[in-house]
Amino acid sequence: MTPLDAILGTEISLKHLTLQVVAVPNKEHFRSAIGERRERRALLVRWTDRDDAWGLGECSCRPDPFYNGEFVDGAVSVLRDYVFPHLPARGSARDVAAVAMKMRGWNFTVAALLDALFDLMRRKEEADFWAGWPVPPQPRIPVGISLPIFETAEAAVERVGKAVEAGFRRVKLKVTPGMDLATLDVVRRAFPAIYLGFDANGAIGERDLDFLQALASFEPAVLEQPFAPDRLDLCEFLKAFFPSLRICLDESIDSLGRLMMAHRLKALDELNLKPGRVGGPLATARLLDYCKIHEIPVWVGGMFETGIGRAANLRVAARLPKAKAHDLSPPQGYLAQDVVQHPLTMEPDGYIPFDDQPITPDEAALERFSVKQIVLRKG
Ligand code: OSB
Ligand code: MG
Repeated sequence: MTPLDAILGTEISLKHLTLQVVAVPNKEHFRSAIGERRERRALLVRWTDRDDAWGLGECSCRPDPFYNGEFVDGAVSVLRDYVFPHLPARGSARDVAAVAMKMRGWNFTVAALLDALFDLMRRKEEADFWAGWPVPPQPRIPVGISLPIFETAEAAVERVGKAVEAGFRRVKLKVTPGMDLATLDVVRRAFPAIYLGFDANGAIGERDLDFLQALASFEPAVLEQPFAPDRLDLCEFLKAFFPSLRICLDESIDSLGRLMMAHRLKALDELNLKPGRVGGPLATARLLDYCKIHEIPVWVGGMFETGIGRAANLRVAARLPKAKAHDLSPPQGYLAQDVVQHPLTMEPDGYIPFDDQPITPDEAALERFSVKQIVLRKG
């Protein structure tokens, strides 16, 4: 029996599934090609079994369908109306994975369900998906920070300066056609040596060649998701025009099939892997295997999760010893308050110490930020 068979064969039960939406204020407004954000709306899924043991998973999709097709209220509906009714009161983890795999789209949504169940199994010390991974966890995880589009050059330099001082190992700036390119120019000049990446969140179109040329002239370490998710053809074309511009894909890669297709088209140089975006731990493991075999550099991305989602992503990042920096900046940098006890902290050299222990939610904070709660009971 492989370790995966053992995990999927674990007997499970379901007493109730709690869907809780929390709205946590952001410290700063965050502007990207996707839009403006003032709060983090997160859907937390709590699986409680017949022994009253529980596990937590965070669905980190956006409140609107502007990153991918998922959105928080849609995720609630999918879990309540299409997933929960098919979950067994008693069965195996494999039965749950099968229900999750029936959903088309809704990867962040089913990932939260699987994360909640696997978290429970781990807390009960019945099975631990990542503990079975062939690479032992790293004790320290290198992290970078994702920063918004700035209104002025001064604001950009000041904010990037703070990030560099804090020790972040990579700075990723959001970009979009029509933005003030001076904000990028001054950052590049003020910090010539930093590991600088740009992320366009799919906003660049076929007619934005001038903008692409300008971006390329700043010689970023990488350009993330320049084009709409399905335009792998444009990535292929971009590689021909600007061979030295490295492309990282994010939105485009929501499954192993898409990764294989992008790789065969030579449309990506590296992968931003968000475990939720591909449907959770099982799919994540498959994509990581493919990246390893084909030597595709891969690092863990984020959706500005609360400490609950960050902890799940950190477990994946810990299994990638070659990654230079993950999008795992500590939530206290962007949330007014986190919803876990013992919030993540980063050391001055840009690493997060990792002890691989389950997190403790701050129940009072969860209650304070809660805007909706639904308890679904099984028989
Ligand atoms: O494109 O990587 C992105 C957040 C929400 C939606 C899309 C993206 C992001 C980030 C977050 O950049 C980075 C992080 O979580 O630290
Ligand atoms: Mg991105």
